[in-house]
Amino acid sequence: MTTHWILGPGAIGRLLAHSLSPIATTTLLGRRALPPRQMLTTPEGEQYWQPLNSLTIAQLPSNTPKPPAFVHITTKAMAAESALAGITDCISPTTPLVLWQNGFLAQPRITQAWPGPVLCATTTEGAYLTGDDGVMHAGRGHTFVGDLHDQYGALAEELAQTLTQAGLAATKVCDIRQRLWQKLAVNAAINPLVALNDVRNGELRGEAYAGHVVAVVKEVAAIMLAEGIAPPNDGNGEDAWLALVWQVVENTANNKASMLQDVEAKRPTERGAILGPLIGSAHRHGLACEVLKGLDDEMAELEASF
Ligand code: KPL
Repeated sequence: MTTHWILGPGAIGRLLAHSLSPIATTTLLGRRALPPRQMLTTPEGEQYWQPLNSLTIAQLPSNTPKPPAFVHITTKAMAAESALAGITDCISPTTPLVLWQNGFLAQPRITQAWPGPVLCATTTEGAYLTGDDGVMHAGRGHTFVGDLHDQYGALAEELAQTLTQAGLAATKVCDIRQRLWQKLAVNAAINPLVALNDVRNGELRGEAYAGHVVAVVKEVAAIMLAEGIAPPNDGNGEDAWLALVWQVVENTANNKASMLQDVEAKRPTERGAILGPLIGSAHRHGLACEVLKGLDDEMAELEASF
């Protein structure tokens, strides 16, 4: 059995631990210990209690008898680097990492800094915590796995097969950078606006917000072109990006977006990982980003008031 460490016991971390446990040795790592028995509720409503092995980072031995084959980092984007720094003394620098973050902040930085292979995963699996001892697998999705320089195809294939065997359908891809930016583009058009206005995703279709969505997408489409990120569905520039955003708004109309959930809980949001790379790219390419910058400033002000 291969060994998987999962750093960050949030919803995706626990879903991974539950799913991988029957076929691999898994350890969930976090700042505090979790109740040893954890419940998984499946999208079909079935409930399973499972003992999940969890350790605090302080409890990790520096010389582990079974070194991990993969370390999954499932923290929020802005916490990924410090979480990794907390365990580097306990793993070989050639250990493969798997980054599950939103946005495009942790991925290029850790890929550059880590001597071993760094895979990135982007998933549409839906999951949320139901308490300290439970996770709800709210909807089945798909996970794409690859690395930013398309160097570790065999490892990405191995991971995709393991995830699929664990019940989380996954595919190895050569264009993970493209997919991460595409997700970021959609997140940038939805997340800050719903978080600032305290509305569900579907409300963006209304007169009060739709013009703002269009203005964000206009800037995002120009940035994507400069970054060499193809418009979705073989479409044409701005129209294709806008169509994708409206499609996601439609499909997630009743969702309370992750950034709104963070604001409600007065937690730091992922604005730095979502708006940050877009604004940085606009500056590098001499493109307009007043609308994105405005959203970032408003989000910063909101977070400062927590
Ligand atoms: O991914 C999302 C999020 O909540 O972060 C969107 C697409 C906005 C759906 O809610």
